[in-house]
Amino acid sequence: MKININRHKKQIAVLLDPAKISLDDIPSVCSHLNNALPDMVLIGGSGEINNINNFITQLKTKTALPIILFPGNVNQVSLCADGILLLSLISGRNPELLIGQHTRCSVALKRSNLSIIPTGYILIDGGKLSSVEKASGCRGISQSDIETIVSTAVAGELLGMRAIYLEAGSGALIPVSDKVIKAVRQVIDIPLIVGGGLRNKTDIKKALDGGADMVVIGNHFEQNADDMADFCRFVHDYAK
Ligand code: 1GP
Repeated sequence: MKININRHKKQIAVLLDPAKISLDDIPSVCSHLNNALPDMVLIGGSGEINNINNFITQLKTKTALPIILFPGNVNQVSLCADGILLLSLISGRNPELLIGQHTRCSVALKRSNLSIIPTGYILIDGGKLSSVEKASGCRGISQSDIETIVSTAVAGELLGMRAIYLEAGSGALIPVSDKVIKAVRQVIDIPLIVGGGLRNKTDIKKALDGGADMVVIGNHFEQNADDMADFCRFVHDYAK
């Protein structure tokens, strides 16, 4: 399965954290996914995830949607998935998350059939200390420091990344602003992914208006799975 983040159509991904979902919950989660039809399902989290292979295998018995890894660390890499956002935390200076963890799965990934999407991962201050900030030891860039955010995104593009992910953090109080998204969109040509704290269609619209190609939503659907179909339809029907 060839997976792409598309620059010519707006996309939405649903993020599932296996640490928060029991295997017994998979049928109900998949019934929401199969009804809503997001463009992809991202799998990952900042905490410990046990038996990711089993989680993905079970998921794949219940949905045909593309399953893409969004790994917090190398232990969350599974060759059972269809693809991977191969994240490099380019806003931080933690060598493990820039290149270290990657060296531990690179050969296996190269030999696999997974679609590999090298992704420049940029942490943005979302108004509270996020779990990825805690786990990485890297603080998000202030939303007012547009110059640093833009220069980081451009550096990612020039290094060969195939997407940039602006991350306000899981459950962010303040999503990435449309001003930040616009500034980045104006200078990069690769797909732009935005996530963290998106809770309603107004938040989604602002991100898409700003120029996001794909929005990622996790937390909101954990409590409000019934919104999934509505939000997916909204993104797919979006016309600026
Ligand atoms: C977190 O960007 C994702 O890594 C999604 O964030 O869970 O707040 O939707 P939420």
